[in-house]
Amino acid sequence: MSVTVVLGAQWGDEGKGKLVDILSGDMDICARCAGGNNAGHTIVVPVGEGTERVEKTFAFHLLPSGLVNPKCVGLIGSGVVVHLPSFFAELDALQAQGLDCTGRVFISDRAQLVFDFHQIVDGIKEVELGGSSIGTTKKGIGPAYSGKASRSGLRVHHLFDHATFAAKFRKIVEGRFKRYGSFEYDTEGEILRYKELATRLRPYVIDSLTYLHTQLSQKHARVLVEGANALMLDLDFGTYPFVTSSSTSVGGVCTGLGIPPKMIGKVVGVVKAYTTRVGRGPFPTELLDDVGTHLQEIGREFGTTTGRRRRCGWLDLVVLRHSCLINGYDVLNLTKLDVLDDLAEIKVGVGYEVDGEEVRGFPADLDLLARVTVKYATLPGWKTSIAGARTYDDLPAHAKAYIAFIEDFLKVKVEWIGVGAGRESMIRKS
Ligand code: 2SA
Ligand code: GDP
Ligand code: MG
Repeated sequence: MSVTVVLGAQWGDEGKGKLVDILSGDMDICARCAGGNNAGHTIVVPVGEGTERVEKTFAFHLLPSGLVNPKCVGLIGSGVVVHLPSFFAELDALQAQGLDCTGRVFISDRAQLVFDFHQIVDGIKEVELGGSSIGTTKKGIGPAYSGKASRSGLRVHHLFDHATFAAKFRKIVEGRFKRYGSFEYDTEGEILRYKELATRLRPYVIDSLTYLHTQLSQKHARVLVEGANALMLDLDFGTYPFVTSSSTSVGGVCTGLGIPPKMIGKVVGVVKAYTTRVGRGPFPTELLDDVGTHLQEIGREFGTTTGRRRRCGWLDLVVLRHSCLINGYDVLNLTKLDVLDDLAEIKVGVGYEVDGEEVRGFPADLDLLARVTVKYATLPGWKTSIAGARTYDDLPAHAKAYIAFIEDFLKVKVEWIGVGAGRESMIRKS
């Protein structure tokens, strides 16, 4: 009766969606516990048989990526913030691509709602911040979680008492107008729109606590939790304030789904073989040179949700040590190792120094972080394509040495190795 968890170990886009797709072939439920449609997971899967077989690319944002497997139920937990028009647009897009999700998508009645005004406010706040803006996805995530924390948010269950919903909605929008000036917004039109959305939503809404616990204890369901965003974007332990507004750590799994820690079985940390970050904020191993551009181009590092160029840099084991402490990964999935194929040498951040003194832990203070000098280890590259490797033994010695270096430093084993975007391009190391 244990739950498997997949979490991003760096700043996001490590390739969680691909592992979730692979693991969910053996799962009954794939659940999201936090975040909203700021997340973006690209999954490339084979569809059809023989000569008809083609690769299809699916983009998931709010819906759990496990849905790509036709037997898996997708559950949006209480800790998630839901923008209903985006939820239906994503469902419709998946259906149009031939992925039938009928009867296997559920949303917690406790999930918070994200409205268009949250998205407008997200944009206004970014403008107000000017040079110190966060670089958010402008999906309204921060404003929706702020509303939740200040106890003025609306949850899914509120939709089903329309008169009360309308009164509360007007009051909240009025408050936003007072704070941000009267931005263009059709409050009454929205209230009507949500009456219709509520009718469409009803079959998807469940008491997710009763559902999940019943499935786990009575039906022995196999449950996979798909982390959104990543540890370094965690509200408490990330590079605050350049973070998202939810708990992206293993703690967020318990609070977002209402399950006790003892129900969590295996925790898999997904680690990209280098580092990327989308949005602003500190990034000690960032490469602003040709190597950075090479990683960006070969790795096709563009945001799945916003299309923004991702910043690229060397793997940072100081970041990962911090990440391991908080999430306690049982094993790692090292992804995009193939992106390093052409490099003659590969650097890895192994320590931070300020004024010649070693920094212990990962600094909370961004001013201190801005002053660190990164100490690097340099490893030889393998200078050959590993895209066709299907077993660990197919990998060149220098690629194996790179993996061993990471395992040794972090004292966590790498179980999965990604060598390409497709489902088949994943090596399982015993
Ligand atoms: P927000 O919108 O309030 O959550 O933004 C706050 C910070 O969190 C970062 N963030 C992300 N970083 C990486 N990937 C994300 N998902 C998309 C993707 C991003 C995209 O998969 O590519 O398409 O741009 C994601 N979502 C939020 C964000 O950049 C801010 O730094
Ligand atoms: P997520 O947010 O962690 O699920 O990751 P994204 O989907 O945002 O970004 C990862 C990108 O890398 C996607 O386009 C994947 O198709 C791709 N990808 C995943 N694993 C690999 C890999 O091992 N090699 C390569 N070349 N691409 C990969
Ligand atoms: Mg992503």
